[in-house]
Amino acid sequence: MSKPTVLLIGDLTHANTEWKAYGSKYNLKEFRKGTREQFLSKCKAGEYNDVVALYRSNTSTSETGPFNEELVSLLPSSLKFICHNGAGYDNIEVDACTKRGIKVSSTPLAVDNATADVGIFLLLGALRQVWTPLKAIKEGRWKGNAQLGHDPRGKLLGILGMGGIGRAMADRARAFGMTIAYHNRSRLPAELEGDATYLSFDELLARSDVLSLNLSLNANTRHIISAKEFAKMKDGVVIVNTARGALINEKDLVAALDSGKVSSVGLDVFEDEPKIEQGLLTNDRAFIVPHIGTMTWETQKEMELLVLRNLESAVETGTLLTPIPEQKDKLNGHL
Ligand SMILES: *[C@@H]1O[C@H](CO)[C@@H](O)[C@H](O)[C@H]1NC(C)=O
Ligand SMILES: *[C@@H]1O[C@H](CO)[C@@H](O)[C@H](O)[C@H]1NC(C)=O
Ligand SMILES: *[C@@H]1O[C@H](CO)[C@@H](O)[C@H](O)[C@H]1NC(C)=O
Ligand SMILES: CC(=O)N[C@H]1CO[C@H](CO)[C@@H](O)[C@@H]1O
Repeated sequence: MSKPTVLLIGDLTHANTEWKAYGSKYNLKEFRKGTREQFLSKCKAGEYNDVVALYRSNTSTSETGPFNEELVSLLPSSLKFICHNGAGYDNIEVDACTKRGIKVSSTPLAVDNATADVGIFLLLGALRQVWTPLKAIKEGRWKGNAQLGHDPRGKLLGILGMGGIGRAMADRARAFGMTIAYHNRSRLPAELEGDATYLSFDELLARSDVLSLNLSLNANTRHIISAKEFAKMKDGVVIVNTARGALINEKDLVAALDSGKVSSVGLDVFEDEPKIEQGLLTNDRAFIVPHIGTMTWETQKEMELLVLRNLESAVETGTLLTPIPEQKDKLNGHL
């Protein structure tokens, strides 16, 4: 029997050895570098006609462009699985894949810990208003105009969107003596909820000392935090965002910071990256970093390995380990 064929699109950084080792049981094809035109013409020429599953690297969009309807329609009919590297997959047109019976996986779990680590870093930095002394010492002004910060202990951390990252954030915050409350569209089962209190959206806004955003961005959650929501919060609330910038109306955030309604913010994400509201750049109570949530060796390697494990599971058992949620029900048992 001939070996199943798998295809790599884009580059690997950390898991090349593991990929090559698959050569003992699969035929390996690669499209590491090239243009969309080249990729599509290889598809049309039938070069990939035996491919069962493909690895789509996190940089492959710059090679092939998005996996939109045009590209998906040209993928070989043998292809049943797209294993994508990244927690977000807005570069893949899921409906087009579903229509063709192609299952898609992403890498949600692998990013949880690193993102929550940055969340806590931002939470502490915002509570301590650490930007002022950080800047001062580098400019040779020692503490500069540093003010007293606040302890996390005894404060209520409100988590909006209690998925894997939200729960990893809660685990860490407990170690700092924080009390945890959350809002999620559906309440979590007891074993995942732990000692966290489930609150309505408005209650969470009203009671949080620190509000951390961890929900995915879509039409319903865009600007879920705007002037109206800031008005419902405690005076002096701290805002932390490691999810997506456009969850918050950034202009309203600047206004709330300026008025003192929000005492400080810790942000990894921005509404219009890499552009940032001037009011955040100039405000010393804004502790900001440029979307570095998953930028660690361990996490990037774990992401690549998780994609490879999805690929292996797809070829060998016909199922993905971390399928995207939109397809979980629709395609279960499809093959
Ligand atoms: C995240 O951290 C938890 C607790 O330390 C650990 O059990 C889990 O394996 C980690 N997840 C990943 C994907 O590294
Ligand atoms: C949180 O709610 C979302 C829907 O908004 C749901 O998809 C998700 O499963 C919930 N999280 C948990 C862990 O139950
Ligand atoms: C893709 O992953 C590599 C290493 O795994 C990392 O160096 C690079 O920054 C990532 N690129 C993007 C666009 O996420
Ligand atoms: C970007 C992000 O943080 N996403 C996660 C936040 O939590 C929700 C659940 O409420 C997950 O579905 C997201 O993946």
